[in-house]
Amino acid sequence: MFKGFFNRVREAFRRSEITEDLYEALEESLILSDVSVETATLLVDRLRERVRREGIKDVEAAYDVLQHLVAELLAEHVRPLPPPTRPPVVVVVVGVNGVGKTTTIAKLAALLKRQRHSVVMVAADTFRAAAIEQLELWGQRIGVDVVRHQMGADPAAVVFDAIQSACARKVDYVIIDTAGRLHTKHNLMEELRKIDRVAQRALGHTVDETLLVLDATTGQNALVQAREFAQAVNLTGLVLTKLDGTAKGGNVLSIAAEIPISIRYVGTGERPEDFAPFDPQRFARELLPSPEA
Ligand SMILES: Nc1nc2c(ncn2[C@@H]2O[C@H](COP(=O)(O)OP(=O)(O)OP(=O)(O)O)[C@@H](O)[C@H]2O)c(=O)[nH]1
Ligand SMILES: [Mg+2]
Repeated sequence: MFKGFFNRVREAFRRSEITEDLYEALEESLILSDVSVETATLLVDRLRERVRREGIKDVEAAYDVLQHLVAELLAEHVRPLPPPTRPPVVVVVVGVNGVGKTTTIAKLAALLKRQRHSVVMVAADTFRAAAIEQLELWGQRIGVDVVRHQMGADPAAVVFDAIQSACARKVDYVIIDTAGRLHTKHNLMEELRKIDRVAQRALGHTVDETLLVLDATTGQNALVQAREFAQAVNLTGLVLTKLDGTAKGGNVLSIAAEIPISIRYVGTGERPEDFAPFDPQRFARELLPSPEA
């Protein structure tokens, strides 16, 4: 999937010795692979430091250290969804339009269901009738209940009802779909704040999780989106979608390095099973496989 990334980075290691030249070539290859300048510099500095401290002389050993550093960078802040010790765990899913929120919600619900949890999905994107229907279709397909009101209803009211009934029925997870686009960005952020407040009132405590969905193919734009949503709501995790559609693994590195929120899940296609908890070690090995493998 990330062959371009690997090939460019490997070029830098096609040397017999570890020289300043290697570090420069590596930094350049990372930047060419959509890693931001800040993150590329950070990685190269860490590599230089580790090589010096451990007295590494072998180029291949330095490459292994780089793979390890990438895994470390990706693993900073990794944390799973909380268990339903105090059901329901409420998960609000936010993000700009088209990034894959609704699909992600269905995938997450299917995953939790496979783990034998009870789950409901909540159609709080009431801006478009199609959005409610899309979630209902998913509900039928994966066998998960959907709480909905009519199109144009107050999203916060749907959320309030859903949480109240989930509390009464002791449902493990309530996953809330929100709009990606309203008349203005200001309206959207206000709506998300209101959903947050109302959910908190229904629950008696703050919302457990607010996941921001980011389309991994959008690169630097994802950082801008993260900053905007972080101002409106208390983000607790990220989901990166469309990793299947990007050869730009470098984006993921920059997102991990520059947004201090853990990547929880990754989406790699349109089917429910194209979804998994984020595994930093595995991802680092996919970005930078051992050359003989
Ligand atoms: N290839 C690929 N496509 C995906 C992935 N996740 C979602 N999609 C597709 O992206 C498109 C948009 O997905 P939605 O889930 O409707 O996105 P959304 O964020 O809910 O969109 P709005 O409700 O319009 O804001 C759909 O065609 C999905 O099938 C993924 O991981 N890989
Ligand atoms: Mg949607």
